[in-house]
Amino acid sequence: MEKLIITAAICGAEVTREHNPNLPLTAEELAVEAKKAEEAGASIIHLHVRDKEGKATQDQKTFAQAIKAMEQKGVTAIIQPSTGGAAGMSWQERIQPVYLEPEMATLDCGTTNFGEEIFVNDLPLMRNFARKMKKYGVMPELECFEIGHIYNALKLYREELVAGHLHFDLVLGVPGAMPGSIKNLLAMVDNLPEAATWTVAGIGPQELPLACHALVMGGHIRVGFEDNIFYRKGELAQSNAQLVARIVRLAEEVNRKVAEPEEAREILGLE
Ligand code: KMH
Ligand code: ZN
Repeated sequence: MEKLIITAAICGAEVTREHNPNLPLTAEELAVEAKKAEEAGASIIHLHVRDKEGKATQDQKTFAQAIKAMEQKGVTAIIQPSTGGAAGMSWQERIQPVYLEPEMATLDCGTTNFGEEIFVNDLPLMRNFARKMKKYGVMPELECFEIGHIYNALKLYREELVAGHLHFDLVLGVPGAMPGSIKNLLAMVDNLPEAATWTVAGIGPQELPLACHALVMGGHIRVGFEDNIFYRKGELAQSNAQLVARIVRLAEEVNRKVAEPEEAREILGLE
């Protein structure tokens, strides 16, 4: 089986210090958290950034500061900024980190209910983002919150707006979107093209059971405060690294080797 790529989604756009006081917010905190997550076994850092008040922003300079701080700390993992930002942001705000030419960034593949909000990703927006990612040499991670989104991504592929190796992130358990059941994960995977790779991001209590299934199915795994703030029921996670380290231990138990950042690049077809 392919080596396991672990993504650490270290901050997100919605979680606050009231939810978990260990949430990293500033460039320095994000860099320390990313470094520790990488040392624990993560080879992708999925990145959101916050403004001085701790509110989600897609400001290019704020992303640049966080990425620079990570590089200064010696982070070698793939840094994958979000182009999803937070629900309600304009496309002009969301796209900004792409202008920094990161190796990878998320490309959200369809509109979805997102708790009390609507996270809008219509086809014109997706085409616009895909074109810009192509122009700036950014590999998209195709974020799918339900099965229909997979077909939106494949439409972009047919339109040659997305090319090369396809890597999907199957996000399951967002309130209002596809629930995080094992049956739903199997159905999602069943609808992917054979050559594609995939990561599962289970939200809240679904993070761990879906990760366990991905481990033995040959999928990849995302954990972190963006998706889940608990280590177990009633016990807040101390850090993103703690959540990554548990996946590494589980992988060892089932003889699945964990990918180093360079190996993750190879699996994903990144140069
Ligand atoms: N914060 C969500 C509304 C992404 O990073 O591309 C969108 C999100 C997806 O987090
Ligand atoms: Zn995100």
